[in-house]
Amino acid sequence: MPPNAESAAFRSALEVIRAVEPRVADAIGAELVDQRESLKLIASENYASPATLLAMGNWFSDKYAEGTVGRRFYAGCQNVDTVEALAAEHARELFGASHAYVQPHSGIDANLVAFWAILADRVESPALKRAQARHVNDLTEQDWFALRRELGDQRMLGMSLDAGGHLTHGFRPNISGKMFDQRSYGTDPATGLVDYDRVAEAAREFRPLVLVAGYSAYPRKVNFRIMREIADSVGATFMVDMAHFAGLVAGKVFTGDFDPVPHAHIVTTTTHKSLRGPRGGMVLCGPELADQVDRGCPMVLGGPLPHVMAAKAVALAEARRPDFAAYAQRIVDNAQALADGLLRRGATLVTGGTDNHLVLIDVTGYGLTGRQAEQALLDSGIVTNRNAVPQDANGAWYTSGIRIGTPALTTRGLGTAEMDGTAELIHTVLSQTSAGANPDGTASKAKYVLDPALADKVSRQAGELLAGFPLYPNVDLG
Ligand code: DSN
Repeated sequence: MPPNAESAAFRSALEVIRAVEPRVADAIGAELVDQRESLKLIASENYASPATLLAMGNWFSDKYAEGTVGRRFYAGCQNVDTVEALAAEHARELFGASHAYVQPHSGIDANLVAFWAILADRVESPALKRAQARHVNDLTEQDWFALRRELGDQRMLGMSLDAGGHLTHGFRPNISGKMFDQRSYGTDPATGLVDYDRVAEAAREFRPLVLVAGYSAYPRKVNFRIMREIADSVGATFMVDMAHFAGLVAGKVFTGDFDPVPHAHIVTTTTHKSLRGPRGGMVLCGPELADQVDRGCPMVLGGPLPHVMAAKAVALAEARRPDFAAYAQRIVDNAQALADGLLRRGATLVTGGTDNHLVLIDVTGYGLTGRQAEQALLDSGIVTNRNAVPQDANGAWYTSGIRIGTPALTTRGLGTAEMDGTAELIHTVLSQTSAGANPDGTASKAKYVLDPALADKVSRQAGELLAGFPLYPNVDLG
């Protein structure tokens, strides 16, 4: 590949876009500048490779391809078949799964595909069979009522939101909360860890159809062998949503009891977090659920996105290279260095540390809410997000926590020494910020006081920390 191939590719693309709508070309350029300049610690974000990004910007976007490989509702899908089959093959090989469905557009979509597959497999429902035999647009109102009546309130047991579970695991703001009668398991109040005896007890009492494991804000490993035993003891289907830690599974950092694939009946994921692929989702399962999973489009998904499936094939091929395992290990080493640096400086961390890619700081120790801390850090060039902590007294909007993750900075090449520097910057901002007051003198959960000169200084220091680790080093837009 010529040394300037990546610059040439992106420059040409922007030139073509600029000729039609220059403001879009400018925004794309500005986004690269923003991403290069910020210390990105959002645990669910990453930087996909130029090859992955370029695989999305082409005429595959123009093609309809409802159905699955070799069995489409549209003619002329031979090239879509090629990339979908390649992405699925890489996924099966990478994760050791017997079946991979690479069409979901997002994590929510992947979970919906899994939920419908489980319902179809486990619940005797003539209305569901009728619904599956027809295109979803042809279902009448009576069909939908019958579906609701026959599926009833099937039960789902998943991790509670404030313990780090995800909205799509049966919580009301998501359709899964309307499809399932949900109950959740929390974590041990003393340790912050999953208490498997309590999960088993909840399963025995509630008898769920589906037991869900997986999280978006739990900083530890989950023992999937034990969770499968609990599911089996009550006849539940065991589903794992590994969206956050898929890269750690792919990179063989999570193995044995901590690799969900050999233990779960069905595994869902996104492809853009620690896995470092394009924005999208994926489902892995055994042969028992494969037929139902493959009905995902048109049952719950719109037409597949062939350009994104092409990018998934590229990213999954990258994740099969030996250097991806080293990358995955560095993500965890960096998270642990960040946690150690924060602890040494006096921060309070949920569970006291991390085993994975994320750290959850309880910012009440700094006298702040999550919202105040998030904004103060943002003023200082550090991008994080506020997050609830277990039994959060500030609720889901203001919260008491800040979630930070290392996949993106690890992609840029930052290592454990820079994580200590990052911990210093975070601690400096949080310890120098104080809670603000409302005009009537009462305490505000949103307002905060931070000296702008300090915020500027930390911003400059964050820039210096990043300077040795250029993002997309082979992309020069001129
Ligand atoms: N929104 C993702 C996250 O930030 O964890 C999960 O859906």
